[in-house]
Amino acid sequence: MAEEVTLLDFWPSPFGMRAKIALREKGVHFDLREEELLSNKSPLLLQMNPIHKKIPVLIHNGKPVCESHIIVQYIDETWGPESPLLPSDPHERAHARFWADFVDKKIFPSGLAVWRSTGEDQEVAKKEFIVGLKVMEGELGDKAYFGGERFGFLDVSLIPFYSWFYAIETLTDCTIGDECSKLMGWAKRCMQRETMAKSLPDQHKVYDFMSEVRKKLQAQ
Ligand SMILES: N[C@@H](CCC(=O)N[C@@H](CS)C(=O)NCC(=O)O)C(=O)O
Repeated sequence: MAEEVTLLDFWPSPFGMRAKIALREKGVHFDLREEELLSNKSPLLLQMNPIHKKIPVLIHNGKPVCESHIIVQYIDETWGPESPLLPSDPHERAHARFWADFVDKKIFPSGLAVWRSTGEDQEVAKKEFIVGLKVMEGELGDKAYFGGERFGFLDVSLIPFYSWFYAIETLTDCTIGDECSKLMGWAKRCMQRETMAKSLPDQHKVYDFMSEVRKKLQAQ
């Protein structure tokens, strides 16, 4: 029986990008369904993720998997054992998961705070965001990718935020590139992969989207 793989997505979402990258790294063919998240969530999304009602949702042969890091791990366990994303050593696996959790708990919220805030609050948020990115840079060290020579789980976790950097820098005068040159080198290395070009949206398109939403938020 042919496998049915569907991804419920919303194009600017870094969480959705994680799932797309992982599927493409594993060479899995999938049907991509774009949700109208801001106006009209589909009945399929509400049925498949009734708890959080959020994308991404991976639907594999009718069964849903929710939460982007869980989705990436599911993809890793289900397809392409010859090109694993997570390391085989349990301690190294735990280490990669710890840092992916750090991305969700520190990098994403502080990036969001920079984008949403203004004035003094924004200056504080920028400092926190850069501190978080520098911590990630420390973890990268002199390695090509977070896991070493191979592109892996933590790269999948963090690289989607790169597509937001131009928008954050341009909208808020935050100098990510100057402050975190090593991380930029890593991001450019990741971006040379074909799976990235297909999964990360154009930075200018993200800028237009984030700029529109920001205007609406500020008008409220
Ligand atoms: N922790 C979740 C976060 C997913 C998430 O926040 N998705 C957003 C899009 S970026 C969403 O669906 N938002 C809709 C809503 O909050 O109603 C994950 O890793 O998948």
